[in-house]
Parts: sequence; structure tokens; C-alpha cells
Amino acid sequence: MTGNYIVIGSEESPYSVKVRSYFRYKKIPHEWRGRNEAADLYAKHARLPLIPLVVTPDDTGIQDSTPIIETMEAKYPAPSIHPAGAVGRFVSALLEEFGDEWGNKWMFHMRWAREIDQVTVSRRFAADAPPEKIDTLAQTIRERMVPRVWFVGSNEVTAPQIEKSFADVLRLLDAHLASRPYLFGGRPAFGDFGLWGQIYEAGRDPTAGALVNKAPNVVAWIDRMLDPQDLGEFEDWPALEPTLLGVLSDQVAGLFLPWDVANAKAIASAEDEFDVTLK
Ligand SMILES: N[C@@H](CCC(=O)N[C@@H](CS)C(=O)NCC(=O)O)C(=O)O
Repeated sequence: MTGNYIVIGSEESPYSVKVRSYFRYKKIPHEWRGRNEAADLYAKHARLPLIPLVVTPDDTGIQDSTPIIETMEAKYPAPSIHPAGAVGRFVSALLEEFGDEWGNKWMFHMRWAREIDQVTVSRRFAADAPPEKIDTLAQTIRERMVPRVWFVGSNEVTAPQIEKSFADVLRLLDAHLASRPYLFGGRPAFGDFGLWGQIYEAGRDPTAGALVNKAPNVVAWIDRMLDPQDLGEFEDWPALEPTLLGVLSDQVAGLFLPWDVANAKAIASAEDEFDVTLK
């Protein structure tokens, strides 16, 4: 081991870039490696075939972006990613979860639903292969990923709702970010990391990227969050509420939480599919 943390991930993976952005913000010495590049380390430590995987300097593996960040936050508490007030701290944790679980629907659906995105993104995923293998590899990736939209609940019925949710969140966040660099004020919070990973990835793809580019304050936040800096204090809830409450009422309460409850019930009763009517 080098004495540094190793973050094994991919530029294409929202949860990986979320963790990398956190490591950068906290200035935790780390190395960023691809899964193939770190194949031995990955095989040794990955308990699930997922990225990101963090390997600590004492050779312990940690998976799942939320517990990774929580573990590192306990070890490197300053500057804290948690707003000081109880409401801000709760809302930030809620938005982190919303980003991970609902934001992934926007990103994954939009990445693989349309031909233009399927072609562009599968070729980008295959870009490091030898030139003569790119076409075949891109096709294999496309065939593997497109049916997986099922996992995020994307189908003909839900597609318009997922896309409307994405457009609505971009509009709400653009207004909120017009007067502050991060969601909770002058520095990034837990909620920024979770939401940002998904929106950053969406922004790199043709269809979702065209929508993101219509939200200039979101674009600036996306750039900022690649290497976040401490630019000032967190704001208190009364200052945030006028423009952040809409995300909570319209999106978190209106869509994500009812879906989450129905999803939890389906898991508890071992159902593969469920129906739920959202606002
Ligand atoms: N809950 C996990 C999700 C991790 C995850 O879904 N990772 C995806 C990439 S974004 C993955 O590794 N998929 C399998 C693959 O790429 O082979 C986290 O927060 O880290």
C-alpha cells in the first residue's frame, strides 16, 4: 500500500464521482483508479460487483457511497459536510438519499432510453479499447445496459414522469443556486454530493445534457462540485427555505417518498414489481 486511500471508480459512475468529489473536498490523500487498472485490489476487497470501492491505507475495503462518506466523515470531521442546525442537517441527509435513489432514475433512464444517448454513451464507455474493438464493445455495452432501465423503474408509463421530475428539479435548483455556490450555502453538504453525482453524469449525455445546459446556475454548481471548495458558512434554514422547500414538497414528498414506501413494501413481501400512483 502507498499510505493513501485508493478510490476505485469510473468517470461514468455517479456514486464513484460522488465519493471522489468528497475526497477532494476533504483533501484526503487518495488515488483514483479504474476497476481494470486496480483489478487485484478490486478482486481482493469487493464484496459486491459494484463501484465505488475505497481501500484504506490499512488495506480495508469499504463499499457503498453513503457508508463510505459516513466512515470518512467520522475520521475527517473538518470541515463538516453537515449543516449546523437540525433542520438543515436533516434536509441535507434527505437530499443525499433523494439523489442516490430518485436522481439515479433520471440519470439512468435518460442515459439509456433514446438511441442518440445509447450510441453516444456506449461509445464513450468503450473509448479506451483498441480502435478496432470499439464498435463491438460499444454494441455489447449497449445491449447490456438498455434492458437495465427496468431496474430504475423506467418503462413507457413512467418515462414521462421521470423526465418531468428531472426538468422540474433543474428549474427548482437553478433558482436556488442563483444566489449561493452550494445547496446549503458557502460550502458543500452531504446533500450536494448525492444529488450532484447523478446530475453531473446526466449533464455529460446528449439528451439530459441539453436540459442541464438550460440551467446556467446548475451548470456552474456542477463545475464547482468537481473540486469543491470551502467558500463560506452554511446558511440557516430560514434563508434556504424560500427556494429549497419546492424541491422537498414537489419532488421529495410528492414523488420520492411515496415511491420509497411502495418500494419498501414490495421488498418486504418479496414482490419483483409494484404499482404506485404518484402526484
Ligand atoms: N448504492 C451503491 C450503488 C453503486 C452502484 O450502483 N454502482 C454501479 C455504477 S454507478 C455499478 O457498479 N454497477 C455495476 C457495474 O458497473 O458493473 C453506492 O452508493 O455506492
